Amino acid sequence: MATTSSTPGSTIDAPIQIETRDGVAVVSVDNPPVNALSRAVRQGLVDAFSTLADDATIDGIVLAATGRTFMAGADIREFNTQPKPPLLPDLVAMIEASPHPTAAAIFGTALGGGLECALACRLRVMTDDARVGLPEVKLGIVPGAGGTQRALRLAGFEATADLVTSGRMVGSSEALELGLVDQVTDGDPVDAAIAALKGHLASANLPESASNRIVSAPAQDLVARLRSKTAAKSRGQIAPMRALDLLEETASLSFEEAVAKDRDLFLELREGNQAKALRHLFMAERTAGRPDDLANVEPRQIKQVGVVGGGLMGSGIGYAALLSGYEVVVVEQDANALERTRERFEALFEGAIKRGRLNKTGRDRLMDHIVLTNNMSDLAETDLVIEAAFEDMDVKRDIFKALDANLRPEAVLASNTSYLDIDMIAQAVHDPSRVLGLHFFSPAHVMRLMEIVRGADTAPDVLASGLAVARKLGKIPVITGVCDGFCGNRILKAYRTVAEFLVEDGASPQDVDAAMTTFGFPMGPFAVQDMAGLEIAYANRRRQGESTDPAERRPQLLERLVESGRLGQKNQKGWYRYQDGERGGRSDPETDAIIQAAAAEEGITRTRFASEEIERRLLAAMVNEGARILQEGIVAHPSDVDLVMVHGYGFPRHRGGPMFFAEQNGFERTLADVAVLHRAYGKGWEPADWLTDAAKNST
Ligand code: 3H9
Repeated sequence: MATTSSTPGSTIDAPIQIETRDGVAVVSVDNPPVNALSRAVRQGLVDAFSTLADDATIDGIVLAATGRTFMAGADIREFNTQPKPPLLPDLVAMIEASPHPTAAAIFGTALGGGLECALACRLRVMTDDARVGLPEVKLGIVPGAGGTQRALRLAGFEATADLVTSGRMVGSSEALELGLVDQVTDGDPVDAAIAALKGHLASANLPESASNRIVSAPAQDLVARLRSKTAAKSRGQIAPMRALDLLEETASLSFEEAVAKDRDLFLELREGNQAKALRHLFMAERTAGRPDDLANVEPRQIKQVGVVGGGLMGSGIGYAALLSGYEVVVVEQDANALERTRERFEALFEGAIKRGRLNKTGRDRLMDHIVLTNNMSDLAETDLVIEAAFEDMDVKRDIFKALDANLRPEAVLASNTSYLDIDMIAQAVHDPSRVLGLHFFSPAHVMRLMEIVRGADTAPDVLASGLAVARKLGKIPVITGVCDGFCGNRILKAYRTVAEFLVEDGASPQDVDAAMTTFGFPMGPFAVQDMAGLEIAYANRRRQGESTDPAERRPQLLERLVESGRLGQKNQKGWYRYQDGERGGRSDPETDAIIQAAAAEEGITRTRFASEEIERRLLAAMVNEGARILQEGIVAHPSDVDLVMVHGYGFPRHRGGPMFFAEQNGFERTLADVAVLHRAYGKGWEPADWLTDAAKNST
């Protein structure tokens, strides 16, 4: 480690500090939480570099940051307005043109504009646990301050195309291998950067600026391969493909010409609908689950988590809790069920080991923190229990009675129910204020969405505890009120109902699925239902059927399929027919016959539907139900509906979620589409007041 001497720090502008260490000026950005390059930071850095340009007493400049991370990029909050000078490209050019040799001292994450600043330095040193990346594509844009072109000259075409089109972050060993950084340190990054700078100066071998390096045009077959990979992955998101086209086009241009083209594309994309949608979600994800009324509420301390039910869901929940550092107790009914739970955990561990996420020592360590048991009394010390048993009110109420008898009175009791009334479940215990819903999505250790269901009696600190647990598990929490299906499954029901009506009325399941995958969903509603198993939806429908108004049109087809033994992928026939070794399903004349018979019995004259009509009706169904959920106060913000649908149901991220999409396209348009649903399907499809008001207010 280098020996350093410090001069007292001086401050040019609030978010920037300069100190001199061992003859090197250290310019540090200090703009919590993530040192985003806001206008004040850009101005401060410009001032610092111009002041230091004339300083003959220093040997070089280290670009650094304070707090938890190096600069994590441009300030996303500024993207909705015209950026004010100094602009990031000008700052980056200034860093590169510095008369003093420069080095970046990276720790935490150097992302987007942050990495662009680092790439403009002559040297880059990063800590071994830091990560770097150009994640702009995740915000629907491309790097706008020369990052692509500098990366291209340091790491080559294929690696840069991968970084820019995927937006993924890379760790220190990969960054070093790719040539994005020059040195990795396990010590203090500033000390290491100063030492590296001085070492290179002493041996007169300071690397050339990235922009001066030669770039060679990519081979055509490489471009073709990357093109098909990118197209398959981006599912309608435009930025990755545009980034690849740009890279190909600019690889044969001068650095200046290439950077100008990058900038043009950045500016064009930044104003586009997809970038706006992705920014909306970025912010919504970070503000979700922070209601004002809980601002000063302390959550209860949760260290040990119990799970009742070790099925697919319960094991996934227990596994997620284990990975996040909780002590876990899983209770199953009998020895056989417990054995199956043990096998599920083993499979989860094996999967993680196979994917390189866990090693055997790590697994053994985790296993020390889990107890699998048949005894409810083993939950006595748990601080939170999540019931993940069969979806049956009586079963759940019995479990909650047993929990009431076995746990400390301050322990939080949660149900993972996806439909049932939390308030009725809560009535089974003496103190319903300790009960809430924690609705995980399957697989529970993978899916990020969690609906946090606030019952009529849920105490504020119980709700706060649910939110704290969700955050610790790395989930996106959305608070919902009590209703059948909460936010997500309620919208799913409306979506699936219209999908089935469309098929009864003349579309094929393929027509509907194709329309939605074209819109950007990874799978259409029928392919999803086949995958999940038709009998689950069937059981739900039967349960809900009792309360459905007989004057409303009810979908018929699911029942008919299940009653003729079609259960989906599990028995190779559902909406589609499946064959061993084939990924997707094929259309099946048997399904067609069932559909046609049902339509004939109902007296329906079937007609074809254009893809756009299918898309509009299905979106209208989702938005109208989302609007009802908002007007009933089940969720607080339209962005809550968006997060639920994007993170739980495959709604394409680059569309921003149903409510954002509807707003972007004009609520009046959706209102008109809902009127079409109402005319076509009758009672129950009236436009929600919330939507009518939103349409009125937006004109
Ligand atoms: C870019 O750089 C474009 C350039 O090429 C060209 C321009 C010309 N801006 O995620 P967290 C806030 S595009 C403003 O919960 P973590 C965030 O809202 C940018 N704010 O923490 C939250 O605020 P609050 C390219 C930002 O530890 C707080 O920081 N860069 C920004 O889980 C903590 O965030 C990116 O896309 C930002 N750029 O993860 C990086 N970033 O506390 C985006 C964060 O008030 N950021 N905030 O709720 C990330 O990926 C993660 O935040 C990071 C930390 C990995 C850094």
